[in-house]
Amino acid sequence: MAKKPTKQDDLARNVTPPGTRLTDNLGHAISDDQNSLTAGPRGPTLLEDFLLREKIHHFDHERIPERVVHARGAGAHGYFQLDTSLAEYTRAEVLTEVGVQTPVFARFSTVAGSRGSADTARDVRGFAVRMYTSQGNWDIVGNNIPVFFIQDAIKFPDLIHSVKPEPHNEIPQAASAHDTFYDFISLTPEAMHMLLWVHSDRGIPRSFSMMEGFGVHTFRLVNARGQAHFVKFHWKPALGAHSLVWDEAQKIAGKDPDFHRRTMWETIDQGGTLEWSLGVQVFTAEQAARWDFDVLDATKLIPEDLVPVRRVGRLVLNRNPDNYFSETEQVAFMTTNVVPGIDFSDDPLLQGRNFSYLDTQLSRLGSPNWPELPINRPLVTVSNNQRDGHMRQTINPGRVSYFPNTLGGGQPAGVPAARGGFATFPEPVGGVKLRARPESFSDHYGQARLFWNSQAPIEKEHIVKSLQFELSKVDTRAIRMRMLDHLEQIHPLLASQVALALGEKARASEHAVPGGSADAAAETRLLAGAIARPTASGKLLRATALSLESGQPKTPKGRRVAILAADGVSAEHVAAVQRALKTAGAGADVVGLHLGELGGGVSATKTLGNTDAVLYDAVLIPGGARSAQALSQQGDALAFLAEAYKHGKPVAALGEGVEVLSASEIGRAVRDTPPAAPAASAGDAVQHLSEVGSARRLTGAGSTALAEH
Ligand code: HDD
Repeated sequence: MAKKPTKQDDLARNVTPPGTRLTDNLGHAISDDQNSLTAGPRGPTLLEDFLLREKIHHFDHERIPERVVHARGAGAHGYFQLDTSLAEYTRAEVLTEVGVQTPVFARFSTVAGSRGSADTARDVRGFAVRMYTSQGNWDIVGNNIPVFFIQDAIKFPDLIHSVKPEPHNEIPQAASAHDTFYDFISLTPEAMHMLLWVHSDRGIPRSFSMMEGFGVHTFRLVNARGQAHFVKFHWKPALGAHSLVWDEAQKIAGKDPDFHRRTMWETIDQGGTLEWSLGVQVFTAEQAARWDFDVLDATKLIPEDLVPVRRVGRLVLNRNPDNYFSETEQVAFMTTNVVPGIDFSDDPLLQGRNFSYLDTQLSRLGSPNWPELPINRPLVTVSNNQRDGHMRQTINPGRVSYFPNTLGGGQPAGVPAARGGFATFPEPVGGVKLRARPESFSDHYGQARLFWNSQAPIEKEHIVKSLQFELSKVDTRAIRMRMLDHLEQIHPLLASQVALALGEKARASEHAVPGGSADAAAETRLLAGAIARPTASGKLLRATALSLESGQPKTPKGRRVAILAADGVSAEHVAAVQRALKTAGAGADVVGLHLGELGGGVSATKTLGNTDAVLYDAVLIPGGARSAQALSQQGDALAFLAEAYKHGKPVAALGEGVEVLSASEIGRAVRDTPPAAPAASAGDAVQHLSEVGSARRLTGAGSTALAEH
């Protein structure tokens, strides 16, 4: 069987290895591109200097407009492999050919910030996956949140104008905590469901590989017999979905604004992979008609309790791009990139997106020939009568560029659906022309309440604190009050908790628990009452899979540990810990007082001065009397431990390392309550890492293991 073309081979056609001979852009060998051509050594530069002009001309035009949304992102190559055929539902080869590896390029992004903003801003994350299938490109241009702020694409410019930095002073960058956003949101009740997701721990993921992805819209699958089913697409991360805590996210934005892209880059660079399962929720129009929400409304999800997610294949990212601009920046995802067997629904948000993604590429990439760019061109042959335009790369021979024709042998001719051509699903439609929202889109609070009800107490606390943070930064009191009214509609307890930080009384303020999380008794009362009526939620009061606290895989894999060490550290301990971490799939840095040799062959790769506790998931202090003593007297080392502890991270020590813990704030905190089960070895200490949950506490006791080696 002929080898399937890979995207890597295809991209390689355009990869130019660095030459040894300096040339200009047209291949002329050049003797000197460091000195302009001047009249005498101190004289004026001559117009004749074509080299100066070429070099500066190219530089002057190096920038293209950043994406109007999702400007900051990072991408990687890989493949998708199907395990279970969906032939019953679709004729798309990528979803029916089991075992075939389809090349993939994926890009993850934040939405609001500009290209140079920080990775860990509280925001939705873009999750765009391009599959270079045997039938052309298929893009799932999704997010890490399964619902959207608005129901109709015509509101998208308003939404984005409100969240972007305010136009008079271009403040704030990459943040929704400002008046214009909440002015718009407080007048847009349909946004409440997604707003809660953004304020939950989902808004600050730990890494790209620890986020779920969602196609958001209802799409259609059409099988070889022409029968249609509805479908929602999901990406389920192999490492489980996990998050940062807000204080940590803000600090990382300063300490390492590239935190997420660096983690992905380094994982792949060191031979690792990022992996997800492709999940589908397939359902019929008849099923959809029975639910109390509309599957064409992108502010609603389909609870997995109603339609379980079937995992049908695996996405693996395993190769970094060769060039950020040519690949990650120039990739042009489009919701309209579908293949025969996959079709759209009438979701008005999706219908609008289908216009926007094509349109935006022209202003971003500058020419209608952008599909010829290496990262965008499909692996199948492109053949049509479209010609010319700026920067045309393809050379079309012959004199025929029209259809019908006889001079070109009647080619290229349309391919009937029966032989693999794309044909739109012939859904019967009708009705009067109007601008109106359907009645079935009108419940804006039911699923927001379902989401709130489904969160664990610590997750609710995080949502409350996040809303307190953002709304307290809104200057206009009337906007804050409108927001409290909406929160009240979702759940009185939520409103009253948020109101506390705003110095306001929400209507149900009698339920408020000062400074605390949800009060169980009050919550039970409220859940039982009319407030908890299960509207737009498939009659569910709670739904599984909405909380990150339940059902997510927990593993040390993909985590990063700081091994705090100074001169004289126990090399044996360091080696044992490094071995155990490697076996567990976790990364480690030896963080010293200085770089390089610490004795016994241990080498520090980071210093207390150039890294920070917020960049790690756990801290481990090996033994070694001299090292422990030096660290115990180092304010930076003690602050490092205190910070990790504050963020609820596992902190473990071996041998004399325990002395450092005792000297730190942790020592004081745990003096009276020693850990229930001290770790017995490096392996146990590492095992302790899997305790890192997604909903760590911001304050209060972190988790500590004291280990004797
Ligand atoms: Fe969008 C980019 C995801 C609604 C218009 N969008 C963009 C990207 C992602 C999403 C992941 C970045 C792709 C990349 O990495 O290059 N967008 C979504 C999701 C939505 C959504 C999941 C709702 C379910 N978007 C949406 C609407 C519109 C747009 C309603 C316009 C009517 N989106 C765009 C855009 C962008 C874009 C302006 C900017 C750059 C680009 O397309 O290529 O066209």
